[in-house]
Amino acid sequence: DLVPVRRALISVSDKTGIVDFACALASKGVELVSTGGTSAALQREGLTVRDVSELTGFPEIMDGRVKTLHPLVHGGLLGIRDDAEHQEAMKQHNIQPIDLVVINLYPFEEVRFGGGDYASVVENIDIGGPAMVRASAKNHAYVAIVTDPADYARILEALEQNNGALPYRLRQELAAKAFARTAAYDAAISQWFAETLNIEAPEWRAFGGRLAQVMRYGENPHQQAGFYLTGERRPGVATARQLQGKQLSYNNINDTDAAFELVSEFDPSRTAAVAIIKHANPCGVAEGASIAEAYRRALACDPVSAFGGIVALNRILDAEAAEEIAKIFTEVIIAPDATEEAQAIIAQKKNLRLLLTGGVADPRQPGLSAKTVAGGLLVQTRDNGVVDDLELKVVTKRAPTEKELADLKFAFRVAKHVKSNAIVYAKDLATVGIGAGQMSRVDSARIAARKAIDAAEAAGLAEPLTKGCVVASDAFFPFADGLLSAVEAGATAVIQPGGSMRDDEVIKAADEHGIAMVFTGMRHFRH
Ligand code: 93A
Repeated sequence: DLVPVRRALISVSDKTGIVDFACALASKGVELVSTGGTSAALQREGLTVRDVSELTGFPEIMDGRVKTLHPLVHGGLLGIRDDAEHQEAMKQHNIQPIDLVVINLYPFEEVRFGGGDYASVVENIDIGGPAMVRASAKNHAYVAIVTDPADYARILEALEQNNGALPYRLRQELAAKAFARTAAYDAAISQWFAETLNIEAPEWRAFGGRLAQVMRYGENPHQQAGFYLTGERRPGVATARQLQGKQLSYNNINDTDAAFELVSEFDPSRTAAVAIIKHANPCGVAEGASIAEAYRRALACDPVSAFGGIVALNRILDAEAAEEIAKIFTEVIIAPDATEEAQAIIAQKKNLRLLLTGGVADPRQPGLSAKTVAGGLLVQTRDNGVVDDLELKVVTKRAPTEKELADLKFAFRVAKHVKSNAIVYAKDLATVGIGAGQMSRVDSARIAARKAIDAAEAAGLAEPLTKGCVVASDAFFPFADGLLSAVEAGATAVIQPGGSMRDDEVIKAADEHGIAMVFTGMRHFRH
């Protein structure tokens, strides 16, 4: 079970922590073998290191393209230690066993995403590294393969505990990690080709992924989680620059994405808009003459839920808005940019994360979304339907007024980003009540109305903000009851996809109450 570590081969591009690790190994009597650059780095620190070229009796050639691809290396990695024939071959060819292999690969992903030119991206495709990683991982019965500097401490600890040897279970786990690494590495290479050649390979682009961050935990503390980048060029949470605050959590990333995708529905050249998100649902969205005004109006929709929320902006964060947002506990702000003054204000809130995206996302951009089910992966194209592109059909006797129409479009834009069943009440280009995620549409309508009453009470208003509002529904009303509930709350106009068997009944109910209703012909389920 335990394999004593006598000889280690070290070949790393990312030299983080390698000197300390190698020193510790040397102090345990481990012989160090290393490739050119790594060897030089270790020798500079006074360590005794044997060059691979000395071990193979063959120089590193072709700018290092061939340095470890040699039977004396691979024989030492792959030889079965208790197989008589293997042992005979090792003896005959003077192959020395290697027990510990420490490798990280040429930084292909960094060069690729760092905008390297074609030739340098290709040059950073590591061949010898993955070959050794795979050989060592295959032979984990005798060899330990370390591909992540984060594991150095764990290895030393295990060596300490086991008198200079490493246990089988650890070697197995390291092998699993090693193959995950080479698989992701090759996926990144094929993604780059697909993108460079404009080959339609969306499943690679979207789900190959490059591990960018290991989270402390997932949606709950007992779940593990990682954040994978697909390489898609889209302003948003994955590509944003984080200016301050601790690492984002799994839920933070999910909510921040929901927030920024929603606010990106509002063209910044037309209007300022702010969305506040809790548990991936908006609890307030508003347009405004300025970002600060839009924020105040978004906050007014549901100030209780906004506590600890995520705030997304479609325009630059300025000082006035920064002051406003900093007043209440907020987890994350995501914006295209921030003025220096605004950054200085936010800097005083050490825990508040500020993410800058460089622009808003294009809501019409095609792309994929995915969700796992037991034993499978559901993949669909992104919901990139935009209300401005739809032909709105007035189905009632009364047509909406110009003001109602603006509010209807606003509400439908928001409803697209609310979990189904979604009901959104809006007035003057601000949400006044949002009902999300209910199993019945009429419940969503009631909850939205209830929230509007609460907000009015909190603000000391005589009547709920839903009086004279409009309502959007993400899918058709199957019965008139949902619509009637909205009318009762004070809605005067309705936007919904239409298409129910009972559309006539719903239209009749609307006409009876003097309600204006438009059909979009497009549904926005979101689960
Ligand atoms: O160019 S390679 O594909 N050919 C090789 O034979 C080879 N052996 C190790 N790349 C190779 N490596 C890689 O070199 C390792 O994976 C590591 O990333 C890097 C370390 O080189 P140096 O020690 O010279 O900095």
